[in-house]
Amino acid sequence: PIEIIGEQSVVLRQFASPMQHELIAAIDQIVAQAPFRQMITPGGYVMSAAMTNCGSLGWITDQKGYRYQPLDPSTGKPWPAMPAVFETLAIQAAALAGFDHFKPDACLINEYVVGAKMSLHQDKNERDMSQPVVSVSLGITANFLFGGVNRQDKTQKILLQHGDVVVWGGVDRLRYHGILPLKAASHPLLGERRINFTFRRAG
Ligand code: MD5
Ligand code: FE
Repeated sequence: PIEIIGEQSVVLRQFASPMQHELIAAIDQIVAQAPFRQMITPGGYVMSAAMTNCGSLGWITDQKGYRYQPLDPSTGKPWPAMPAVFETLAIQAAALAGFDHFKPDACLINEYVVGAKMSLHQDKNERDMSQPVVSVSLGITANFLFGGVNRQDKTQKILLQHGDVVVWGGVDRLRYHGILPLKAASHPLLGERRINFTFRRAG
């Protein structure tokens, strides 16, 4: 069941559920090599979501700005490789949404604890805006806000649950979006956390 949330945006409910255990095992391996850390925005705020990456490029922010880079600034080493189960999931979800030939080179992994949020923003650090973004939600439920291309545009609120996959691209690629502060809850596999990972073509 494909849920349409925009002209070129869909939610694939539970699409990641069949491989949930493999995904969580892969995240555990990535986090052992590149731990979650709270990054600093260029404005000097500590982000409430903790982040890490896998793939040849990783998204980072510090006092100097937002960017993608091949090395983890915490360890000085390359980001862990993108696991096959991640890449396959992203390519299949993109194709179902009408985006063929998606070959992600970056996967940003966000960890939210209760109360953590992500303010309304656009994803615009990627080179090729014709490529979609694929996002996978695991753990406790979050309220996702999906706005328009202007910050002031009205937003729709979409509940994202464990296993849900969102794909957006084309005319929707630069829409504002964010995550409302997480409400207290517990998930049997992940505890009081939500993990979201997003696949992009960054380079
Ligand atoms: C998250 N992550 O759940 C959020 C939302 C990010 C980020 O925003 O940049 O890591 S998943 C991203 C999302 C879903 C649906 C539409 C759009 C983004 N969008 O229009 O850009 O951790
Ligand atoms: Fe985003």
